[in-house]
Amino acid sequence: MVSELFDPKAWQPVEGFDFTDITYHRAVDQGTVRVAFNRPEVRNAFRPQTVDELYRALDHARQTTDVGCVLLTGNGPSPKDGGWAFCSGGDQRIRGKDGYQYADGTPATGRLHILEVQRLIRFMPKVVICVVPGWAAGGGHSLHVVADLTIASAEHARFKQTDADVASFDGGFGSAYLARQVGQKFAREIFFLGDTYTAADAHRMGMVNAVVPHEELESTALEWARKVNGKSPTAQRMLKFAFNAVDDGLVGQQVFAGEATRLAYMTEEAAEGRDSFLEKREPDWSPFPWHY
Ligand code: S0N
Repeated sequence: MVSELFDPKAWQPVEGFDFTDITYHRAVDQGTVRVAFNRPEVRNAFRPQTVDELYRALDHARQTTDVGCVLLTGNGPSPKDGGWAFCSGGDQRIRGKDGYQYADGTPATGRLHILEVQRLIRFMPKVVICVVPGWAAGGGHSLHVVADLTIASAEHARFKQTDADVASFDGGFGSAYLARQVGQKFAREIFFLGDTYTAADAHRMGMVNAVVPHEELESTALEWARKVNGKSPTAQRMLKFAFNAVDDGLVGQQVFAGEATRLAYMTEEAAEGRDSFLEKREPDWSPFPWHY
């Protein structure tokens, strides 16, 4: 069983991967994938291998041109105690002096590569919906913050920023972008106090889009994904990057401009620029007005 909330009729495994720490499925009837942490016995904490697998699955989704929406969730419940989790952040059992250790003894690289996953979620031209069936804590909390949308289980979702409890701190999207969502006072409270918040609290603060009955969590997420996929891929992509740009500085401008260049390349004007060069002649811009 993948997860108690998983509907096997709605999904098929994505072929070609041999993941242990996550599961990766594609919806049978729409361009949506489901990527799920699969370590429920440790509240879906991530170790380096988990992060590697997550990155590969998300990057595969990014490059799959008939996929428009990614659901990021956690399988459960825990076989040990029945507890539910989206993700409880970095696996503290294998945290060394300079980062998290691989299970086979390969030393930690010293780099925080969960941040690469955050950037992939932020910059992939698809809508990423975080589906929270239980705890979102520490680095797991930050992943929900960076996702485009969050849907939470009314009964079991809990939000808690434990970073400062374990002497770790996400000074990027996890905190600064959180403040964009809930405001400075609530963001500082979430980090400085490290309290536990219910789905209803998180919705009131503005970091959760919808609170739904636990049993309906994944079906609601699929419904939302269907709506996302029912709209223009170009419009959705441009909107995501427009929302990002204001907070992403020159990189935000670069990403947005890259999409604008892609659109411009599709015009006859761009073809004229290319062709005139290849044909070693002056370009003829006369058919192309200076629009107002
Ligand atoms: C999630 C919590 C609140 C759930 O509490 P609950 O329901 O009482 O369950 P527990 O009994 O505590 O847990 C059940 C079993 O799961 C194990 N477990 C839970 N979380 C982890 C974890 N993160 N690592 C390892 N094991 C975990 C428990 O030990 C227990 O196991 P057993 O049954 O064997 O006793 C609660 O569990 C909790 O507070 N968890 C820890 C949350 C936490 O502090 N996470 C780390 C926070 N930091 C990061 O995530 C940093 C991430 C990162 O890489 C990063 C990102 C950005 C910038 C920097 C960094 C960086 O590298 O530091």
